[in-house]
Amino acid sequence: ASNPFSVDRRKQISVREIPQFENVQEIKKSFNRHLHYTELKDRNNATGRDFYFALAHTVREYIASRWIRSQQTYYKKDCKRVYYLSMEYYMGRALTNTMINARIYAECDEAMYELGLEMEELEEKEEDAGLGNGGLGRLAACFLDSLATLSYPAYGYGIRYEYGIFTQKIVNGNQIEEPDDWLRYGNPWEKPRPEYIIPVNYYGHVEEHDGVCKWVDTTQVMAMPYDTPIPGYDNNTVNTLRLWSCKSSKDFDLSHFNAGDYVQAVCDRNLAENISRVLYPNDNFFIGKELRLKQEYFLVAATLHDIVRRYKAAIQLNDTHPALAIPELMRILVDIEQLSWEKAWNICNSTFAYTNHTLLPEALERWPVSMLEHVLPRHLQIIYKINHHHLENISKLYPGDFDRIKRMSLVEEEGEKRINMAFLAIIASHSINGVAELHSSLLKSLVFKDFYELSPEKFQNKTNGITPRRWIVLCNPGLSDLISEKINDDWKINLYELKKLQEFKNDKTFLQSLYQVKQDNKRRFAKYIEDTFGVKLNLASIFDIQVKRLHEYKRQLLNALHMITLYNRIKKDPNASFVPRSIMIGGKAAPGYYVAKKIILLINSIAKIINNDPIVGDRLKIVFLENYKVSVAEKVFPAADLSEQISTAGTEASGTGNMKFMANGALTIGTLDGANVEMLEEMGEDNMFIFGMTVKEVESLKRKGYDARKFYEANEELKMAIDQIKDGVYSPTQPDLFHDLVDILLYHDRFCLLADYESYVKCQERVSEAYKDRIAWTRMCLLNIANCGKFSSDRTINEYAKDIWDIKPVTVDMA
Ligand code: T68
Repeated sequence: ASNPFSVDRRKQISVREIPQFENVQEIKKSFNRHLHYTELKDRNNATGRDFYFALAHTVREYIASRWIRSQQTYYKKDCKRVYYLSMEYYMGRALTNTMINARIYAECDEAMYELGLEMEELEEKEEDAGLGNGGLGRLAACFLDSLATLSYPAYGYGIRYEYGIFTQKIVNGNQIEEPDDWLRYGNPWEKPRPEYIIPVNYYGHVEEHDGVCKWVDTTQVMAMPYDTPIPGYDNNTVNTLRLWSCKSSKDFDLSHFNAGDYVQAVCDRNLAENISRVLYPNDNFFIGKELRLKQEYFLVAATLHDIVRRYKAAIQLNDTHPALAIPELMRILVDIEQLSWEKAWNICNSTFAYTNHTLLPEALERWPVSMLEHVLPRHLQIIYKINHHHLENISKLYPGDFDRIKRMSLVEEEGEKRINMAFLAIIASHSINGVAELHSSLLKSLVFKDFYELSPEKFQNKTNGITPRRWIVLCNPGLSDLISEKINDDWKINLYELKKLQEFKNDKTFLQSLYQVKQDNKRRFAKYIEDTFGVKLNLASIFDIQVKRLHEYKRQLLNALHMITLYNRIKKDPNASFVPRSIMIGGKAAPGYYVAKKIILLINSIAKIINNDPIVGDRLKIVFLENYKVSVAEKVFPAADLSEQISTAGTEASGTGNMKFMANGALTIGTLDGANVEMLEEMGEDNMFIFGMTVKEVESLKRKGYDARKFYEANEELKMAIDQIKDGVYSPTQPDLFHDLVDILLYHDRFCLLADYESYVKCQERVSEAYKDRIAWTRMCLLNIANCGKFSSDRTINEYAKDIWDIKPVTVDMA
């Protein structure tokens, strides 16, 4: 009863899939066996968590043979593999996803029901695997699902952080971070592989004998792999996500042993293991800390050691975070395998491909040379040699163009000497891609212009996508069933099939059912909001939602200005008609990001004033969704009416939340940024609310010199909103609390919020107007769903496979 998602979702899921009786009996047997032998509990002393673990083990057992078989198949066929290297995998929960992909959900649901257990309650017991910050990490997770579903021989490689992304608590409106101790109760999905442990070296120095370099006197740690199964949807493929955990090596800190301080030496073993302790909680920001550098090298060294034993490989670098794989592979091939530099370089080039995820300069990795020299001396030498060859090449191609040579050097000489990791990744790879058309074209014309001129054939676009299994089938069973009743099940593996829904756009009965599904989702979500935050939502209001990491470029502040504007309008004329809204914002701020944290406080402060103002009533509600994460996202998207995608044009590389809203039948209010542009192309301008400056307009505004005060003076409502924030209307006990935010908006705003304010508010008026016509609105929702086919990560992965990796599907047959 405590779980608002339980009651009717169970009913919904069972509609299409009819559980096989024998399988239900098998699952019950296995479940009882695991409760008894794995959890060592009986029905009387078992807790909810024990039941979850028993089910998880049951499900894992079900996919075990397919996992073994898949790996055998790749080995026997000796096929080319693809290795996805990422510092982040934002996986969320595995239980429901595994049951759905293995096609045993209905059976498990029925088995639990017969045992008197509530599936929903069990599902909620699982901790999110939060080994990611946001879009980049979740993209990696969606890609793994698509790779397995499309039967590609693929491996994900990453780090098994002991602490994932922090838990966000809101205390008096402020964000507080708590450590995410996700492994506390154990992780039933992982298999430790201590037998495949691998040494990783740091520090030391380089010795040269007869032209052969040796890296000596290093400090060693051990990398221990933990394997997690990645089941494909409705096939026999089960791929592997291999995450490395740091273990102290046997002879760590021998000096202590020699000095006789045995106990101190044993205690110090913990220090070495800090390498895989915690995920750095920054998105779109470069932190040049030594521990982070050691993490990046830890992933790369352990992974390459694993890969080089196997034949043919394609390696995809998820941003530059694993770009040390380049000097590491060179080191293995040149220093250890004794290949010529040229041969080794050609192997690198045909193996590596690099995905860029951001244009923001503060996010680009530029490691201080001094730090590299200390931690990875041999790698620094190799990078210098790569740069030497590279600059020689540039000099030949552009004789006398010293400015260009300086711009293109991997070594930045201004200020502290640094290595530009993106430049390294570009010259070492055969493919560089952006994550949406607009982003990819900006890479070519702006940040990497010189490199594009050097090798235009390397630059590509691969527009991001999302997996329809988690982001429709799992999270929105009501919508899933409605679609499948209309056009059968094929859309789950070919999302373009949703196009067929188009023909029902004037089918009133169908539109009514679609509306009903949304209202049901909203009702369940409202129950969750009331239970967790104590705010009662009006089901007739527009559920207007912005969920993403807190960042100035994403402009949550613009959303806040709109809230205040709506509030002022109600206050000004309380009896005027008003289309009710529930505005919800969710997202974490990096712990050290002062401005982002202040924005959270502002939103909570505005919420407090508006939600408690009796004049407003249930026409306007503001909710900050505490601790937004994958498992919360699964509740959010199905319940949304309006998706906020309001970044300054040219700043959001792609966005993927935008696609999740679209697929779940929410309409978008957005700028012409990232993948929004392509969403517009797919659905047409009648089905999307576009506002604000284009990239060109932003550029020209900035060239002229952006003067925020001009916009502030020119718009009365804007001026009023900002004055209120400044005068302490939302912080009565601390009137100067938000002075710094106002100061940024008026004098230091890189993201030109005020320039887009008027256009945004006008566009919001169009949204409210449109919401009044229920049928027309629902038709737009339908056309959003019908046109989201392009945004399946299956499409994205097939493009990578063909254009970058040159790999083919390998079917796994069971004996
Ligand atoms: C996101 N990047 C992009 N970075 O912002 C988003 N950064 O537009 C895009 O859709 C998504 O990647 C997928 O391509 C990130 O999420 C990070 O999280 C990150 C992490 C560490 C360091 C820098």
